[in-house]
Amino acid sequence: MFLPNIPTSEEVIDKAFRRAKKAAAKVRTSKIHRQHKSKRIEEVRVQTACQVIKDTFEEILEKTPHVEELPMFYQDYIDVAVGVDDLKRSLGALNWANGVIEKLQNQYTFKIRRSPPENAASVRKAAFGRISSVIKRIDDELDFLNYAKQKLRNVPTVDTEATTAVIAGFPNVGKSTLLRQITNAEPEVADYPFTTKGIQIGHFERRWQKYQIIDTPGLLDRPVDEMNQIELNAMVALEHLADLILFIFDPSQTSGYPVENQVNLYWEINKIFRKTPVLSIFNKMDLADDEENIKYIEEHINTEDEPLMVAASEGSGISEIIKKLEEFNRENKINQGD
Ligand SMILES: Nc1nc2c(ncn2[C@@H]2O[C@H](COP(=O)(O)OP(=O)(O)OP(=O)(O)O)[C@@H](O)[C@H]2O)c(=O)[nH]1
Ligand SMILES: [Mg+2]
Repeated sequence: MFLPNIPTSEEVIDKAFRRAKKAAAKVRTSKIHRQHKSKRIEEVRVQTACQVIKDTFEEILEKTPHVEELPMFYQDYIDVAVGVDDLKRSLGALNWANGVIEKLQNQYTFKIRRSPPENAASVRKAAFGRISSVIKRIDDELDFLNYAKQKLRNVPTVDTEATTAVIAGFPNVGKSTLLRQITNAEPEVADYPFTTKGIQIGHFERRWQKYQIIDTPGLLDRPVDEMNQIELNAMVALEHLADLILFIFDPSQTSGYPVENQVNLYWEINKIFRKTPVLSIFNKMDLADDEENIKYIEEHINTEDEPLMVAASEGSGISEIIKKLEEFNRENKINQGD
């Protein structure tokens, strides 16, 4: 999605020299004095080779979006996936090569024009040698851009305008079921760097407002001290996207996690998404018959956080969640740029 096709350095050189040869074969020399014929041919070869290279790199540079103009989520995503600095450096190298090729083109065109006809071919050969070595010098950068292209191939298409809720909670507490119920559809599945399962995105609309619910299997479902730096970075990208966190508790504990651990994860998520409000949802209320567990959670979460009671698989309590999202949207999203 993000990057155009990236040739290898050999492919660039081969294409440039092949096209140059073809162009030279087409040079009409009938009207030119025989003496000038060889010079004209070599000049065309140098010019064509340089032009092909410049066009190739210019197209890549034009078709590659400017990272700093993208929404923050994508900037972070690219940074986590491939590194923004490395990407910029590689694109800078193409720019550099274009400048050098431009200079060589002028320099050697001039040299061929001034050389005796019998030397024109050897001047052109020297030019081709210099051109090759410039392209070979950016071999690593082209490889890197190709790697980046592959890595960014399946970037999730998120709606950076929609009110976005990101779902968190231990495995098996009902996150996917809830996502499907709220959005009334099967979510889209997209890559997310360094989570094996990708992310799931669901959308719905209410009163001309767009909402987006995101589930991140394998990321917001386990203690933070088990995470590596990359996973922590992956969460930073989510932070820019999330207007609200839906933290799913399972007071029935049928998912296998004691309420104490669930409360710990709740606070870890609160800490990571410092500026993002967290809304607690008690799921599987159809199974939760232990009042003690419910009380324990209520007493240990943020006092401003009024939990919603739902049973996702039954579809009960879903409309209350949607109401809360609308309420949140009214209070926070109006006149807000991002
Ligand atoms: N009884 C009952 N079962 C539920 C409820 N919500 C979800 N389940 C069941 O709980 C199981 C896990 O639900 P999922 O939606 O897959 O949970 P998850 O949090 O997405 O799980 P992971 O993707 O593994 O993290 C499934 O068998 C659901 O049918 C509920 O409200 N009540
Ligand atoms: Mg799931």
